[in-house]
Amino acid sequence: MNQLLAGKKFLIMGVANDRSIAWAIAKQLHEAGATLAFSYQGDRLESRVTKLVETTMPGSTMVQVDVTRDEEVASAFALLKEQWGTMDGLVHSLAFAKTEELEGNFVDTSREGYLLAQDISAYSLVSCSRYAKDMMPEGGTIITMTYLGGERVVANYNVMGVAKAALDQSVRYLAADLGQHNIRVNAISAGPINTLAARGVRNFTSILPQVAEKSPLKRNITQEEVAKTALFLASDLSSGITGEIIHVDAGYHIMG
Ligand code: N5H
Repeated sequence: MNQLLAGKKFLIMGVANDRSIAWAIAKQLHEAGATLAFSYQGDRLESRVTKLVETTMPGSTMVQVDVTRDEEVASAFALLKEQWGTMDGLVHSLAFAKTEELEGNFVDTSREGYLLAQDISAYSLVSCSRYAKDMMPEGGTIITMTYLGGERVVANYNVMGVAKAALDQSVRYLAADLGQHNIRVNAISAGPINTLAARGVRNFTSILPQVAEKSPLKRNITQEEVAKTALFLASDLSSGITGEIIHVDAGYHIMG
């Protein structure tokens, strides 16, 4: 077993259940020796996420954070600072858009829906990175999750595509800001995976075989493949990489 992250502390944001990409990343980081904290959103997820964490990683810190509320973000990081003092990294695996705006035409996106998608899916990386920076005086690594629909028009991705474009560019601006503090900021652009967030999307299961057929590797990707890339980005193996978007998508993005 590798111990690439022995003695390191990471906050994982965005576990909803055991199929979450954030959960797969947590398992890889944990196996590599990291100590973890988890943030979950709202009372609804509290018991499920706490149960999941307790069975595999007892002793991990749990904090409730709704990223649309500045005071919750502030108090979560304050609690973590009290407990840990410093930390080594942040995994941001959060996004949200209203289901009705993930079908039909982008032109019909409401102001409220547009702002909500931006707030949860893009701005939260900026605010959380600001707090994380304060806890990483010696440097650290920030990882977020993005999707090809932020670079290209992908049917039905709509308002999320615009939010991911903002997220991708936020990664670059944050990387430019935080590099002087030895903090690296990168994103993983994952191919479609059957997670709770994806399942809420109409026709999602029919997308998987279509994407597999067109991909160079002729298959879909797994949470574990994304998580292994996250381990690489979290560790010193990637020490020269920042502001980057790594596609973990069986090569799909190179195809015309
Ligand atoms: C082209 C596609 C398919 C169409 C668009 C999918 C967009 C998915 C992302 C967002 C984050 C999904 C979402 O917000 C669903 C919510 O409205 C309802 N679901 C929930 O509230 C559940 C319970 C919770 C856990 O979800 C969240 N978000 O908190 C893209 C696909 C091929 C690839 C894909 C699925 C990309 C992606 O960004 O996830």
